[in-house]
Amino acid sequence: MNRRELTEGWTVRAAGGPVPTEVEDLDIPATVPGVVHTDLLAAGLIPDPLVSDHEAELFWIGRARWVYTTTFDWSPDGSEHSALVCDGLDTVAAVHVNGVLLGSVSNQLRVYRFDLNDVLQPGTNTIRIEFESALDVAEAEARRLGPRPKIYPHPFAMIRKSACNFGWDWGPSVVTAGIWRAIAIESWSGTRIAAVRVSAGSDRTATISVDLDGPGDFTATIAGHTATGRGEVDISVPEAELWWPRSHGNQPLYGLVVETETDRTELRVGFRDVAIDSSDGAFAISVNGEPIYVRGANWIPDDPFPSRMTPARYAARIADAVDANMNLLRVWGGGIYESDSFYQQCDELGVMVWQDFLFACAAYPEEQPLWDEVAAETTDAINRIASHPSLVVWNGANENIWEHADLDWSSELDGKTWGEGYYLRLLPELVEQLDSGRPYVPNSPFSWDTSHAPNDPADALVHIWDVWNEKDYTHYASYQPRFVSEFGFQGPPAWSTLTRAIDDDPLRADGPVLMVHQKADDGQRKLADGLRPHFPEPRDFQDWHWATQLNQARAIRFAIRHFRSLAPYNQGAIVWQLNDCWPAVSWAAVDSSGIRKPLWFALRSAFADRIAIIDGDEVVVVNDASQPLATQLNIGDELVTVAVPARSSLRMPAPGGELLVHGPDIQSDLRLIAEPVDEPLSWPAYSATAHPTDQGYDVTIIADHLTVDLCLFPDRLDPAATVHDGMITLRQGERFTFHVRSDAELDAAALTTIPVLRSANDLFR
Ligand code: BMA
Repeated sequence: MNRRELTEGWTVRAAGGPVPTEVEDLDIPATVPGVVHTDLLAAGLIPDPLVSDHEAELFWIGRARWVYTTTFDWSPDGSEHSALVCDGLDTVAAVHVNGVLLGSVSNQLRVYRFDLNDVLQPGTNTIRIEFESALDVAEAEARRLGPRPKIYPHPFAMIRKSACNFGWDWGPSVVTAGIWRAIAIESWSGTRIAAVRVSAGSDRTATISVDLDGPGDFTATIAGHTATGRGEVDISVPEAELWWPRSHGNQPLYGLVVETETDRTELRVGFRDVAIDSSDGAFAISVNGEPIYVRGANWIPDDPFPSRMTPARYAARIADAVDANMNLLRVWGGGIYESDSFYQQCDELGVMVWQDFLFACAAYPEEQPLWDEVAAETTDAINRIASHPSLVVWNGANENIWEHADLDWSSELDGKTWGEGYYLRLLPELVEQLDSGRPYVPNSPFSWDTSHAPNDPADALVHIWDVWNEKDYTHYASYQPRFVSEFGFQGPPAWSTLTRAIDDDPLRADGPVLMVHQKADDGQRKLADGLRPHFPEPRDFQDWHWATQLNQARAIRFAIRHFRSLAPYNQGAIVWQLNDCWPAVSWAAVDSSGIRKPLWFALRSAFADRIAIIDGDEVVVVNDASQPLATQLNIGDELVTVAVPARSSLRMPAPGGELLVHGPDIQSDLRLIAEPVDEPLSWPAYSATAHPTDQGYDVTIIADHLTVDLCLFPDRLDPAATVHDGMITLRQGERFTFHVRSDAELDAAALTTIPVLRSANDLFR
């Protein structure tokens, strides 16, 4: 097999629609893989769609038609076959080579192969791919099939394209078109390896199933052990070590080579069992027979133009999860199937992957051609992803079964299809056929017992959204959930991120440009309502920014502590959301510049292996480590010796009133006597000094009074600067040093004062 990537010489040209005169008749250099937006941006023809209020003025791009063209030289190399292979076309397109129409396509999520045997000619060949407006096509489908319930304006469920590309409650509407994944010419003789799927368990046997395009057998080899056959073979590797999630062990991976006489492919295999215990309403993921408490985050496409993603960007974002003590990422159904690099890195790092099939927040028609498109894209996705040991669960859809039940879709649907056939029949059948043994759940949230409401916290998966939307965050404590697969609370991005994108003058919490980057329904009001029971009204925009970031972190820390205190009844908490795709007020822990918000530091401590949690009149000591915990815990004024076995927790009585529980090797917890807004924190509260170091600066704080949730924001002085910790609480007399990394010369005085150094206390200055 010879594969030649077609990355060179591409241009893109507008072919109709509402195209401004300065873009008409231009052959614009195009990056492939890429999309029109990024080509127009690179050519200087549009401003950055993610900055200021450009989103609306650039909406025409998604209404226009576009043609991508390139030429390439070809000479016969003796191969029996050749094909044009498109790993991703976004979305509705006609593909021509040398004037011959190879096919018309309409699914961003599929891989397309077109036979080139009678099409290629010696010398120069031309490829021309004509894209329609995906939005126009989706609207036409909505007219043809009749509208269905959905929670955002555009008919994203009418076309097989990443749903959030039409706009979401954290992301812009930038309807893209283009060759968003690799495009290549493959030539081969004999038998081609079309797909390889591996399932390898704790019995140290790998079942390797191979789809061959052509006659004959294949040979598979792992660590010197070989098997030959057709269809499926087993290879036993008795010496193999098991693969574990990072919270539970190592991640040994073994090279697998699959060969035919004329083709060869390689991938890496990890041996592990995965199962979900559903008894008595549990949703308990176990790996190699060990139950795993899931500390996870929901993952959205990290860029509205995912073709810009690189292995390094995936690495940075996955490190955000790993460094925050997480062991699972859920690839959410309104996004995309991520690139191979994402799953490979999760394999290597022991980050379990929960993969949604790509359905979210709408009724999805089951009529043709959509049904067949879903079957085809799902087959492609399973073939590509299923061999990764990190993949622990397939999920049918995000929220659709819940919304069907709770938002009373039935009357609006009036008998029309809504996607149930996908979640309950097509998808589980394909999983059974192609990836049998991997857990499948039809929906998140979901109740195993269908006489329960889908979002019943006592049965399997729950999404907790009434807190952000309607209730104070202390309401998290009223939940006794088995497994929370979504819960979140908003906050603004880092100051440097916000001020580079938002040009309201002056900056205001209700500024028109800021509102473009706040997509949540009534989001600014919910932020204000969420703050009011805890902190005073912010005096200005600077204080609004800090107070709402702080409240976001405190809300989610509160929730996670509560959920973890319920383990093992509760078996997981997957926070909404790890990442952002543009500068936004959102639920993210890491903003679109990669800056870790106060929430990120709160997640790291709340997800630590060992944490002390004050739960009413008890202290819960959680030890989710592989070693027993034996330590001395300060519970208020008392020093208590505690011994907690591995992977378990201990409850002890707690005194009333203000209480700080802390000790070596364990995350502390503080209960104030009342909410700060009712019982103001002391101010001034500390003294601070800054000193240059080899890598930047050290900022040392000495508390004169109890100082709550100290954070340092060096990005305000240098957007590239980072700090090693945040959300730090100090007792009177205690000291703490922040380590700042920066290549710039920073103002040492600024590092020790508001707004760079902040605490909950200073909201009472
Ligand atoms: C849930 C998610 C997303 C959404 C989030 C915040 O519905 O599945 O659709 O972004 O809540 O509203």
